[in-house]
Amino acid sequence: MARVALGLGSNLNDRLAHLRRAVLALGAIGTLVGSSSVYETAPVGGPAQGPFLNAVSIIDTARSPETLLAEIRAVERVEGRERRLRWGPRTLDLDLLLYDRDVVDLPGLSIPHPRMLERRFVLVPLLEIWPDAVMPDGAVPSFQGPESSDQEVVRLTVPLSVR
Ligand code: PH2
Ligand code: MG
Ligand code: MG
Repeated sequence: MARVALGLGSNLNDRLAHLRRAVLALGAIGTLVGSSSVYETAPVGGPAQGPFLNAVSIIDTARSPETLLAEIRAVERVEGRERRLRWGPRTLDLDLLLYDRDVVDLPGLSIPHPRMLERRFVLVPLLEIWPDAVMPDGAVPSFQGPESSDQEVVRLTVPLSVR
């Protein structure tokens, strides 16, 4: 079994509905350990585009990283994801952030996610749901540093999982 952290993001159409269906789908891929609050976040990088909703979910799963990648890509497709432009607007983006403390370097798949430590929209929800998360090299993720201090992240009160 591996403990896996996934980043969820949407800035097109019914953003909350995309995130909620993604959490349901993750519950079929592994055992859902928990999900963060939903955050509204200013877009980082890419073209001018609307604000995102972001969250992080944790699952326990026996699936390999490669299998997980194929499965989350399938969930993105079901939610109408089109890949036209790097960092462009999307109905649903699911990113593998952490897979235990493993390092994975395959074509099209790098874990830990290579940019996660610079992104407040990842770090704030990750540390909410998994405060003692550790990087494979032993580094402790933090959003206190200067790298991401100008990125706007606002916690919403709407529930992500509807229990
Ligand atoms: N995802 C990106 C690029 N920029 N900005 C925010 N706020 N949220 C995202 O999920 C996001 C982004 C590439 O995946
Ligand atoms: Mg992403
Ligand atoms: Mg992605």
